[in-house]
Amino acid sequence: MILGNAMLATMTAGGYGLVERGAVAIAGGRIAWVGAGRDLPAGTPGEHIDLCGRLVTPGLIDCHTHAVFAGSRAREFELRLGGASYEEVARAGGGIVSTVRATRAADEAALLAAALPRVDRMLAGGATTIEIKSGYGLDRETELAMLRVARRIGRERPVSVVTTFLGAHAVPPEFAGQADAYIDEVAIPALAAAHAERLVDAVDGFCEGIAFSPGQIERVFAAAKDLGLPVKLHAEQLSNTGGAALAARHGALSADHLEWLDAAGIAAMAAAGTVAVLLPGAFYTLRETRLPPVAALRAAGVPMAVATDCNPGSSPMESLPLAINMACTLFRLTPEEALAGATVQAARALGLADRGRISPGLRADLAVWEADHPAEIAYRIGGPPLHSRIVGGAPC
Ligand code: DI6
Ligand code: FE
Repeated sequence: MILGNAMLATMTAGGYGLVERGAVAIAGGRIAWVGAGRDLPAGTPGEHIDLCGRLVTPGLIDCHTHAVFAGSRAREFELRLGGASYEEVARAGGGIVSTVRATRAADEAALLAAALPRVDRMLAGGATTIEIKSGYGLDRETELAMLRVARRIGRERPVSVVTTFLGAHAVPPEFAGQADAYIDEVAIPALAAAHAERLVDAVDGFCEGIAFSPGQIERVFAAAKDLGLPVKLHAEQLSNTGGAALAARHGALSADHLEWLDAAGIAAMAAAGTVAVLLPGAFYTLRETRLPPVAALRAAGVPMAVATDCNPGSSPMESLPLAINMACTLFRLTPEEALAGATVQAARALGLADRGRISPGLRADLAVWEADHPAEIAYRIGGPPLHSRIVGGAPC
C-alpha cells in the first residue's frame, strides 16, 4: 500500500518532521519508505491511495491508562464538587477502593464488556497502542483477571496493548493499617503469579501519602527486578515524597503525574533518562493548582510524554487528542511537544523502539486526520475528526 498526497508529521529529528505532499509505502506491516511523493522510487509496489492532503501522524500511543475497571464514580465527583478533597474521599473509603469493590464483583466477561466501549473511544481518537494497568483488584485473583482482560482487548480490537501490574495502587480494606503486610503477602506474590502467566510487561506503583511509602515501593521494584521487568511510578501527584528520584534510581521507564516534582527529582530523571509522563486530565479533574515543572523539565532535557490516565476517579477521559490539547492549554507544552508526547515520547515511556515515528523499518501504525497541519490536533478541543487508522499495516 502506498499512501500519497499526505501532509506527513513524521515526528523525527526532534519536531514535527513535516513532509508536504508526502508518501508512505507500507509492506509486511512495516513502513518501507517515507518521503516527498515526487521522490517515491518508480516501481515501488503497492496500491496507491490518495489522501487528498490529509494529515498523517504516527498512530497515537496512550502510555498511561487504567482502562479496565467496573462501576462509576460520578457520585464521588459530586462530593468533590461539594468541597470534599480527593484525599478525604479516599480516606473515607471512597476513591480507588470503591472501584476495587465494583471490580472484584465483576467477572472477566463483565470487565471486558465494560472496557471495550472505552477502548473503542480511545481508538476513535487515533490511538494504535495503549497501556493498561491493573490496580483495582488488590487481591491476587482480581489483579490477574484485570490483566487477562487487558491482554484480551489486544486480541479483540486492532490495537497493541501493553500491560502494567499496579498491585501497589491502594491498600485494600482488609489490610487497613497494614500496608507492609499487603505489599509482602499480596502485591509481590500476585506480581509473581501474573508474570508466570505472561500477563505483565511492566510494574508500577502509587507512591503517595494515601498509598505507599518509598520504602514499600522499593520492595515492589526489587521484586520486579528479580523477574526482569521494567518499572515506572505514579510520583509526586499530590505531594512530594521523592518518588521520581526513587524511580530514576531504579532506571524507571517513566515517572508519572509530577505536579510536586522538585529540582532533585528533575536532575535524577534527566540523569537516568526517565520519561516524565504528564497527565493533564487528572490535574483538571481534581482541579489542582500546582503545575508540573514543565519549563524545568524542558531545560533539563527530560523527555515529556502525555497520556489520558483514563480512570474512573481522577481522569474519566478517553481522548488522547483532548489530553494533548490540555497539555498545551494547562501545562504550556507547545503543540509540537504535546504531539511528540503522545507518539515518540510515549513509545519511549513504554520501552517500545519500533513505533512512535513515521520512519522506515518501524511498525506501520498511523493515524489519518481530517486536518492539514499537526497543530490542529492540539488546537481543537478534543482534536480534529479522525479519518482512519492503520495498525500494523492494516487500514481500520
Ligand atoms: N493516580 C491517579 O490519578 C489514579 N491512580 C493514581 O494512582 C487515580 C485512580 C482512581 O482514582 O481511581
Ligand atoms: Fe494513573
